[in-house]
This record gives sequence, structure tokens and C-alpha cells, in this order.
Amino acid sequence: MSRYRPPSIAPSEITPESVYLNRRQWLNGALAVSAGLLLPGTPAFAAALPTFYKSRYSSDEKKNSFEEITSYNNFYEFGTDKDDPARHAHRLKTDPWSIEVSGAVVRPRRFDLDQLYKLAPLEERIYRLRCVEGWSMVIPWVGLPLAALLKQVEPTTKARYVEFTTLHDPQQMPGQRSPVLDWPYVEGLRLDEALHPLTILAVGLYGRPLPKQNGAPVRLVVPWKYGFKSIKSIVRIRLVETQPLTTWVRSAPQEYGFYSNVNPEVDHPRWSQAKERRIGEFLKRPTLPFNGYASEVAGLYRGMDLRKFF
Ligand SMILES: Nc1nc2c(c(=O)[nH]1)N[C@H]1C(S)=C(S)[C@@H](COP(=O)(O)O)O[C@H]1N2
Ligand SMILES: [Mo]
Repeated sequence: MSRYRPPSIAPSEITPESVYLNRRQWLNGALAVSAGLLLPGTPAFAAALPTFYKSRYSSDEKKNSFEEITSYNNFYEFGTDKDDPARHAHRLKTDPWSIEVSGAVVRPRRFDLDQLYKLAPLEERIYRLRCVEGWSMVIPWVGLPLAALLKQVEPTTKARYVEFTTLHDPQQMPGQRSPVLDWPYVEGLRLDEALHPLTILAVGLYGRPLPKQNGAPVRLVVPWKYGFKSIKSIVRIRLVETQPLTTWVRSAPQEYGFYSNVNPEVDHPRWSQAKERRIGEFLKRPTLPFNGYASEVAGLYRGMDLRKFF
């Protein structure tokens, strides 16, 4: 895997600089990285993340703790209880790892992790994650825009959607021996959603490589959609012409839609989506349209009936 190394693109080469980061945030990021590596009592990791910057696309809400983020998970490949992923995900071998990118692209290719790290400066993005089950967390991801990877392969004019697939290996993922879902786990986005600057491939959290229960070594994060769109441990990305049949739509199409934008006004057939419980808090808080990212993403859905396309 990767050793610590300076970013492949100097901050001065990023144009326009103000779009990505301001100098003060960049300094904070550099300090945060070195502090993170020196935290006492944290497990020694074989590999560290490359340098990362603090993104302007961050929530300033109180973050959930590393403990909360890594002990209360949904990752059905390791079991359906919230503590199953933390207990069983150590069986996942994440090195070596690569993502195959194919389909309607000019340059199909495979990216290993080191190549992925070099596609764009890594950024810390503090995002809210809202699970369709009614809970939420605030998570400091480290990642890069998915758009940086898609740009490399050059989607053709036929590419209208992006399909993502998780590793399928019941030896490493014991949950795949039971038919709770149709394996492998598949998710999808419309191409414009995939190219949106808020959509990232996460490779770390709290400044460290992604813990296995959170989808190591690389998972999608789409902060304005319910958490299940943020597919973990991705091995394949395909650019396609037609809307992918995603795992949750296949399992219960009346309950889970392809879009799955967080929407307090469209209830799940079995429960309200108007409120959520932030993990670690007692009182519920109101759920915000598009999980609070409406000013950035509502325009993607202009003219669409969001009750029909839920
Ligand atoms: N492959 C895979 N990806 C997955 C899931 C899963 O079961 N398998 N669960 C999803 C759901 S329902 C949620 S809420 C988020 C949880 O991410 P976290 O455990 O890092 O908080 O992962 C999503 N990605
Ligand atoms: Mo979820």
C-alpha cells in the first residue's frame, strides 16, 4: 500500500485555488494530519494516508466520535446487526486492491489505491450521513471527488448512469453466505450526480485509512442521499446507458427508490422520515431536505416529481 508522501499536485497548481481550499484551511489540514499520526493509544496502521487538505465542503457540526463511527455500522456482508461489521470485517483483505472501471468509456482501466490517491488532492470532508433507518452521524471523511476518476476514463456520450459493485467473496464476507440481499451489493447514480463535486470516493476517516467496517479501502459517499447509496469496498465501476438495478430497489422496490434523496416529506412506507436521531443524542432533530445539502444539489432535480422519483 502507500507510504506517506507529499501530494502529487502542489497546492499552487490547483486552479482556481479558492474553489478547493483557502490557505488557512490548508494549514489546519497539514497540522491535523501530523497530529493524527501522533495520537496516543491509536492502533498502529501499516499504511498512512497521503497528505490531505481541509475542504470548504464541510459541516461545522459536532463530529461523531471515532468509536461511534466504527462500532455502529451497516455492512450486511458482515452481518445485519449494528456491531457485526466491527466484529467481523477484519476478515476482509484490502491490500492489494483495485477498482476496475469499464463500460461506456474511452479509456477503460484498473486503478490501484496508489493510482487513486494521485488523481486529485485528498480532502477532509466533514459530512452528515443520514441512514434510511432514521439515524444520522457527522463523519470526517478523507477522499477525492469521484469526478476526478471519471474524468480519467472519459465517459462516452452513451454513458448516462454509473453502476458500483462491492467485492463478492463469501470466504471473506460471511454475510454473503446468507440470502438477506442479492449479492454482490450494487448501487448507482445518474452521471450528473456522480460528477457533482459533493460526491466523493472516501479512502479514510479521522485522518486514517478507512476502517474495514466503514468500507475499506474505498467507498462512495453521497451526502444528500440515504446512507445505503454510499456503497462500501468497491471493486467495479461501470458507465452504463440505462438506470442500474440497485440492490435495495431489487429487494424492496416499494420501499427504496433509485434516487433515495433524503426527503423529510416522503415517508418510508413503514415509518416517517421527518426526524432523525443523531447517534449519541437523545432528542430527535428534524431531517432536512437533501440532508441539508439542498442549496448545492436541488438543481439536479429541477422539474422532477420527487414523490414519484423517490
Ligand atoms: N456494500 C455495502 N455497502 C453499504 C452497506 C452494505 O450493507 N453493504 N450499507 C449501507 C448503509 S444502509 C449505510 S447507512 C452506510 C453506513 O456507513 P457507515 O457504516 O460507514 O456509517 O453504508 C452503506 N453501504
Ligand atoms: Mo442505512
